[in-house]
Amino acid sequence: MAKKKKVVPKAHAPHSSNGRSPRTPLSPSRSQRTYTILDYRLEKPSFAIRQILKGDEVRYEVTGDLSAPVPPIRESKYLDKKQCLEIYRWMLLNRKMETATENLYKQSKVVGGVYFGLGQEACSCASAYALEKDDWLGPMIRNQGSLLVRGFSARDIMMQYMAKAGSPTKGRDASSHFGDIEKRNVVSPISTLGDLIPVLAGVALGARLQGRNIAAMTYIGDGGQSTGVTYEGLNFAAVQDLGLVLFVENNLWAYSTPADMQFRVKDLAERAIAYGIPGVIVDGTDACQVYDAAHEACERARRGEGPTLIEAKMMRMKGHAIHDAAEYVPKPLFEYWRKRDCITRFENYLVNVKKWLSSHENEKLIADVERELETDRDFAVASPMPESESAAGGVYCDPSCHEIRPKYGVPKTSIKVSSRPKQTSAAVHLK
Ligand SMILES: Cc1ncc(C[n+]2csc(CCOP(=O)(O)OP(=O)(O)O)c2C)c(N)n1
Ligand SMILES: [Mg+2]
Repeated sequence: MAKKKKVVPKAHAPHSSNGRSPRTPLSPSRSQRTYTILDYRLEKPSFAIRQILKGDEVRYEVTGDLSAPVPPIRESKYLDKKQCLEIYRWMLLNRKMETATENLYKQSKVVGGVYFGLGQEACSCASAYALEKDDWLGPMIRNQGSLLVRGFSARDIMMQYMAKAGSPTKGRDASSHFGDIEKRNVVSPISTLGDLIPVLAGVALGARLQGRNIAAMTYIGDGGQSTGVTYEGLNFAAVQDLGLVLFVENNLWAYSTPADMQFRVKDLAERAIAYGIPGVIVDGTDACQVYDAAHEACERARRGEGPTLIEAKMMRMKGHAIHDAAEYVPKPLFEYWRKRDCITRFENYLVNVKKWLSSHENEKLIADVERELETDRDFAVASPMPESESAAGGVYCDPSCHEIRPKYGVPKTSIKVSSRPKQTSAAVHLK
């Protein structure tokens, strides 16, 4: 059983993981309520990032314990050997594909910018791995690993970045904005931060109207969660018991704004309390923790019990995008998180702790992923750019390319309005 962390409006809150004490201490009273946030972590980092202003110069400084030993991987309650090896393979492919894309960018073969999920591969891959065929995914820019798990190939993604005719958007968009609502149940990323949340809540509502409860997973960053639409979407999912699984990817930075200047709560999972839904904290660099929390949230979603907010704590190991050298990030912070690299730790777990892979098998697996990647990269590079006459075609699909019809069943015509006291006629509650 994972340890449960009690969240109380504290009179004497300890130093937060973002290094803060509450601004206004509250006096303890006998009527205090307690709330529970499940915390799967085996390590609770304790440091703060402070802004230092010297004249016109702005820089950030990190204080706290950066010398703590690297924690072990937490044993999964659900994953077996085969599944762990599959997740490990996706993580390797995710990283190698991004390195290859970075090189393509440096060779001027990419149209536009490139965004990376370096250090976040466990979060992307292990979360999407918990989805079943009928579930839905709404990835953000750091979640290229989720796209791989959901059935896009490295070839698709690299062709998309190079705006090739054979890319998912046929060269009509050159960034992460692509999905597949027909076969893979993937909603295209929406750049406006938070907007995927109500969309995925709507997908879950649509499935419910067709008689099915599904899991609809999406992601938001530590910066993006500050938006109003995050509140609106998650609150709607909460009151309607929709199967939204929201990963809050707390990677400590939003562009150059550190998490310490973004929110006042100790942990973003605490936000769940205000929505009246379960909140969970995981170490986002531990694939087993990410999977277990995602699996439990998806199961809850499929039982029709409503949304879950999962805060995954990790670090954005590159700048915001390829144009950003992340000079503003204090170097010791990179060193701290580099030691916690999600792939190195999972590799050590599989090879040395579980002994599920011999060194030789590991080398073979890595070589195999590299081979797959190189084949895909060469194909993508050699494939043609679109013909200019095709520019006016649809970006996501053409009007006649597929019929849009209900996926799960005929929508119910008679609806039962829940007898919950606060609901109005607009709050349709189908179970
Ligand atoms: C509503 C909105 N405001 C601002 C932006 C510009 N913007 C794009 S990414 C970004 C930072 C996002 O940080 P975070 O949510 O922490 O995600 P991360 O990049 O760390 O994964 C900002 C401010 C936007 N796309 N949408
Ligand atoms: Mg962030």
